[in-house]
Amino acid sequence: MTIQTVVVPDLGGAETVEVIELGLAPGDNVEVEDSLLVLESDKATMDIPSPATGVFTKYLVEEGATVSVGDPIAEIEVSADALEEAPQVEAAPEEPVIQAPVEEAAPTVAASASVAAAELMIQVPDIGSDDKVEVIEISVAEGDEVAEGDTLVILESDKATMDIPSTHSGKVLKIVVAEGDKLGTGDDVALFEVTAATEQPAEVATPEPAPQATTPAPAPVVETAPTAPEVAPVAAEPVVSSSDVYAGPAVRLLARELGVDLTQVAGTGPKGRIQKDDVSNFVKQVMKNKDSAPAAAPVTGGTGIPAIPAVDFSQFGEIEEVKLSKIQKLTAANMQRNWLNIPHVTQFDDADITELEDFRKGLKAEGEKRGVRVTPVAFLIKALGATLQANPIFNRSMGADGEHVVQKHYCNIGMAVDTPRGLVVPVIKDVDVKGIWDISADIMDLAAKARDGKLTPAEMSGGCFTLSSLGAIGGNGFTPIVNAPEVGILGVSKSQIKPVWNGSEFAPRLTLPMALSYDHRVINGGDAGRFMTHLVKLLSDIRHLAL
Ligand code: CAO
Repeated sequence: MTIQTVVVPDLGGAETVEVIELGLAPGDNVEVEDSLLVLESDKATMDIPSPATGVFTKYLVEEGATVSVGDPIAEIEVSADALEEAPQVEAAPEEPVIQAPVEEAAPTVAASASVAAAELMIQVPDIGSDDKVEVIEISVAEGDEVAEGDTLVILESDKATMDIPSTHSGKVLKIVVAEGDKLGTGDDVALFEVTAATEQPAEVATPEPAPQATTPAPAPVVETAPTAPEVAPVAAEPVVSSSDVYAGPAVRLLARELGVDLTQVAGTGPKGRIQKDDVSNFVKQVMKNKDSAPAAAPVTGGTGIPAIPAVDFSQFGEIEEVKLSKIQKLTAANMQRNWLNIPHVTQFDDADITELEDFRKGLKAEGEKRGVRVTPVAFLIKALGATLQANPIFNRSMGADGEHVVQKHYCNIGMAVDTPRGLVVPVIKDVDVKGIWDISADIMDLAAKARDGKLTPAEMSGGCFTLSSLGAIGGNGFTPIVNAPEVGILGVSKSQIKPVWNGSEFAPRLTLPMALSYDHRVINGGDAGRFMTHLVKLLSDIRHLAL
């Protein structure tokens, strides 16, 4: 075994570069050309490949260090066999894999073109190799208006990926290549109708470095092969390929092997560069989602959250597809939006509603006369209105610009109603000025309309806070999702007789379990504690409602 020191190779012009990624751990096996680490100048990103097969032992630099040509950067332990097979291990890896987004012309790779009147055939520039390279993507379509520098096609060998940019602005008349074709220097790519003033005489690609053009032609964005270290790293945006992803060749290769679409992967490296770990974590997440959530989720909201893969359930048994109602689809979208946008906290407490229930039952006879049924929900809504008045922070909404909140001075409470078509939330208006009879009448009216599908948009608008009561259905508790743009929601479960210590003995008391979810961007835990304590006090002794 021999310890081989890897040094910074020829950087294609850059004097110093930064170490941006150290991806290996001591003891990792490496093959020839596996990426050892990643260097980045202001113009290019380079994977430094292993010069031999062996075992990585250590880095001689830290992430963020600045290094220059010849600096030792890593050590690998190489077997004698490997040394025989790869005598070049003594040398520095001369052939950095360069991922080079483009900013300015690079004469050695400047795309060339032959002009016929206003038509112009764009050709593959000098790619630094005699090999033919596969077209993996065609980035434009016939008829497209293309600006100078826009990517036309992407070529990929086993060692490099190259964006071939347009040398001119104009319209794509004909694409003369197809995905899978193999192209080399000078091969035709696309026929253009040139519109730009940058048109220049034909300059057919030659294997020699092209002279500096008067109007610099954009160079291909190149993740160069090790065989072309002289390719000038030309760069600007940290964006490379077809899919506007910023990733080095090794990462792209890994993604292709795993069938990962890099556009779906969030990069955690500098400037958002996608690293190998990002690809692995993406795969793990997809697998986890597949295991835990078999249903497809069509709405992912552009948050970068990986989509839940679709599953063919028929492979496990008989199935049928049931159409979602409009309300169910809207609810699904709203719930997901609210869940993803709002940092939720849920706080729990019980209210002693023994006396409240005694009082409510005492109203039954009068209720029958009035044609009104009074349920616990009416008291909850009345108490919530009063609690909202006493804790106005819960009667706010986050301003759309994130710079302000809106304080509301009206007091409307939304009430979740379970209907065969789905969940709807009619709003009981001005509960602060209504009594229990009026609120009960509103509940009956709106709940009936909700179940009959007769609510008007106005009857479902203007809520300040929502009540979701599952008391008639059952359960000890649940964590409701805030109904944005409101900032709070109360979830109420089934009341139960519980033994409560009254100072001298346990007494049977009817207790109501409640859960308060709130938007932690607007509400703090202290605010929520005060809100809940106030509400519990009102429900436990409804005489306070009259104060
Ligand atoms: N504990 C014990 N019993 C309760 C109770 C509670 N917390 N809340 C209500 N009850 C009782 C009522 O007293 C009534 O019994 P009585 O007739 O003997 O008095 C019975 O349950 C039925 O009440 P109700 O549901 O008909 O009327 P309501 O005013 O309590 O509720 C409404 C109205 C619209 C809130 C309710 O019908 C409803 O749809 N709830 C579901 C809300 C929901 O789905 N939330 C989840 C949203 S998130 O998915």
